[in-house]
Amino acid sequence: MIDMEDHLEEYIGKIIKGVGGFYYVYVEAHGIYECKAKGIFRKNNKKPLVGDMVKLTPLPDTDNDMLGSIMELLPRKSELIRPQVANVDQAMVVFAAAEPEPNFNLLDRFLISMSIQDIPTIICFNKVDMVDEDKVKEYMNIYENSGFKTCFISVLEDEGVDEIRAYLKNKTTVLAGPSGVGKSSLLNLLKPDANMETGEISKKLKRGRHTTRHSEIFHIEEDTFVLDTPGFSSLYVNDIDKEDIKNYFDEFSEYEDECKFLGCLHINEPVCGVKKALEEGKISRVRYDNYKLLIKELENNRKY
Ligand SMILES: Nc1nc2c(ncn2[C@@H]2O[C@H](COP(=O)(O)OP(=O)(O)OP(=O)(O)O)[C@@H](O)[C@H]2O)c(=O)[nH]1
Ligand SMILES: [Mg+2]
Ligand SMILES: [Zn+2]
Repeated sequence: MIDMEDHLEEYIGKIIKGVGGFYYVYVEAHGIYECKAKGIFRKNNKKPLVGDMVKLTPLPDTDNDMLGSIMELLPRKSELIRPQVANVDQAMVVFAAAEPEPNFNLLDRFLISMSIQDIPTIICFNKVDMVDEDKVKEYMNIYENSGFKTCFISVLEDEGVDEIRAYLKNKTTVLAGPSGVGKSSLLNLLKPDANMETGEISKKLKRGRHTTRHSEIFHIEEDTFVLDTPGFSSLYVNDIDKEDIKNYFDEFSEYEDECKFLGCLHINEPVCGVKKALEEGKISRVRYDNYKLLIKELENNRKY
């Protein structure tokens, strides 16, 4: 018996963008197919994400031979919730040194969330052209001992971007961060023909206007991909016990030996190495306050 289905060609490609129910799938030898995801949703309750590798079959059509249907999602190497993308090797979280002012609480939440998901993260402060050197030093000090790589750049003045290129090389990296910090501007600098739309921040509120609405993946050079994503303004960390949060603050660890109590939360306990280091200025107040806030938040959640 000959089954027609067996004769359909099948290609493997990467979802580079998803808009309005259509997925754009790049197949190396053929180009970009516009696809619907046929039944995948219902079959295993899995929504295709940007970055997913998929099997597709081209659909015969009289005037467009680049239409296809996604038949299967291939296994994911990684999957992020926010931004919702698949198969990235690392994240570069972008904040602005000013306009919008950095929200360190949001940044620390993002860092924890990425660590929980085992995604290495680089911190990037853009728009250093808008602040003086002291400000840059102040921001550097906050993350100095956090265990994260940090870089300070200006897309506007093409400053520090070579360092970024080195970090991105041979990897798939998702750019993430609040609206208006310059993620799409950075992408356009890395890949001039990307033509991502950028948007001025609101003069009154000094906030971004959510210019980018969809995640999209770009090929920068051989084996190097970068994903531009929509900005976000909040992030809730709740899939963690409050006792474990301290493990995501690397700079605490060298002082924990001096804590009197096993499992010290470094908040109200007497004889606490972390609190002592804080008083001596060895641990950043900004980081510690964010830590405390997260603990409080998780404690309040418990009540419900
Ligand atoms: N002064 C200065 N402005 C910059 C720099 N980089 C980007 N901008 C400006 O910041 C504004 C926002 O840039 P976008 O690239 O649209 O920001 P985004 O992070 O993609 O924002 P969303 O897409 O809304 O998430 C634009 O007006 C850019 O021109 C920089 O290095 N310095
Ligand atoms: Mg953008
Ligand atoms: Zn302690």
